Amino acid sequence: MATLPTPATIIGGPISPYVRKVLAVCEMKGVPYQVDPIVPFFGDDRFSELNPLRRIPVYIDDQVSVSDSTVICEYLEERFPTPALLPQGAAERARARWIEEFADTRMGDVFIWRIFYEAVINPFIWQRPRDKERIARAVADELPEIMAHLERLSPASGFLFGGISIADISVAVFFRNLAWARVEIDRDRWPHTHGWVERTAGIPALAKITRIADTLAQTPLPQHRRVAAELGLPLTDSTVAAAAPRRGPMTVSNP
Ligand SMILES: N[C@@H](CCC(=O)N[C@@H](CS)C(=O)NCC(=O)O)C(=O)O
Repeated sequence: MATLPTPATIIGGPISPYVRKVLAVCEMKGVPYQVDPIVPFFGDDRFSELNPLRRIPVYIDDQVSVSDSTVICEYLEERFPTPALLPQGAAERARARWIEEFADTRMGDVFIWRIFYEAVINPFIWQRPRDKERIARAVADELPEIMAHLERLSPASGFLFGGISIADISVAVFFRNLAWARVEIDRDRWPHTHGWVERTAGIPALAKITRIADTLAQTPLPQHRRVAAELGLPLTDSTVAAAAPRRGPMTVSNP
């Protein structure tokens, strides 16, 4: 069990795959945490000061205030090395980091910005109609290349580097957002990826966070804090949530 003088604060709700990655790592390493489960775009001015990019997650503890899920997870790995979530050896560690980067960038582009954004964020945050044609185009034109790459990487059993690692978690988290956007992956076309993602999603730390996120994904925004608390997510006393959404400097303008 990792120890901290007071629980770490994680700003960002678990509907974000990047937040789920960080929460799963905290769970696995036993890092005590509390969450301010804001939805992207809803941060106030204090949030802009904490992260000028206005992106979730933000992580704060007795020593750091940092953003970006990869930076946060690497910090947690160095400060709380057990259990290790990076493999042993420079080459394997570099491979794991590259898979994490592929997930955060290219899967983020397509799964989040092109599909989830259009299916969920546009109608529920910006009150703009969902463009089903654009979703269909992303699924037909962009998803297969990513899936083909993952299928080549996927282990037929177990995880990429033996035990579970940050690389497995980083990839698996994106598939839940696809499900919330009502996009199904063809199991017959990408069977190894399907099996690998299911195995990773089933590890207790990630399954626990995903169950909470599943409910929040069906919950109106003003009730997120109350429902998250009822589901057992430890919450911060205060929030940096604002009443209305605003675009950040990195918000993709036309995903
Ligand atoms: N590379 C960042 C990406 C974080 C990110 O894109 N978060 C999204 C939510 S899933 C966000 O806050 N978007 C708001 C915006 O871009 O304006 C990480 O790994 O943490």
